[in-house]
Amino acid sequence: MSLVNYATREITCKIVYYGPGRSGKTTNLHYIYEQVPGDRKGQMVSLATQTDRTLFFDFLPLDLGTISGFSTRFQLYTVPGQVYYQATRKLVLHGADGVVFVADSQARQLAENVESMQDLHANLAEHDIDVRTMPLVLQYNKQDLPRSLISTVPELEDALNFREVPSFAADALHGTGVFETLRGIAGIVLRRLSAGTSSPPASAAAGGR
Ligand SMILES: Nc1nc2c(ncn2[C@@H]2O[C@H](COP(=O)(O)OP(=O)(O)O)[C@@H](O)[C@H]2O)c(=O)[nH]1
Ligand SMILES: [Mg+2]
Repeated sequence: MSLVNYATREITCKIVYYGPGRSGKTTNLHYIYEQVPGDRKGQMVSLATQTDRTLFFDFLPLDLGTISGFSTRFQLYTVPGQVYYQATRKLVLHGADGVVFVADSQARQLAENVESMQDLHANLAEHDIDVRTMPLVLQYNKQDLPRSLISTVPELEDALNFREVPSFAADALHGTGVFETLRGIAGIVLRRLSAGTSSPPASAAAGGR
């Protein structure tokens, strides 16, 4: 559910970073935030819950181009992963245009990843969103950890990627794979927007509201 701002000629897309607690969602957002020049990004906003935070900021990427003359602004959100923040996660997913599922590659976290993926599906279903059509990419994070501690990418694919969506190995702590993941989801969201909803910007360009 992207927002179209006719005054600034911008389309805003909402991307939610989803996944189990401590998989590296906040680390992804901080890395991206640091890399975006100051004049192209808004404030990093943090909504504190007791032990974790919902974070978001928006920015205008340099290299993603325009749709029907509108530039595209991205709003990135993270959700708290802990089981008891179910209500927050559901709220943050509302109106999402795309989801990045950040999995923790540590072998001992495999069950948590699977549980969180099921939780994502359940929450999307509650928003009446068809899980199979929601733009989604997976990130296998913490691939920098010793081989003996992490699952291999094929193992993670087997456990999590039944839709066979694009997936990215990452080390968000050092930034490896972070922008590849973001470009992956942005590309899918924008292709979908220009294929499906080119009419609102087009009518605006003709003077409509
Ligand atoms: N080794 C390693 N640690 C990471 C990576 N990404 C995040 N972490 C660490 O994992 C912990 C949880 O990260 P955080 O971003 O807060 O997870 P969140 O709960 O998903 O937001 C922190 O101590 C991070 O420094 C990574 O790619 N590699
Ligand atoms: Mg976090």
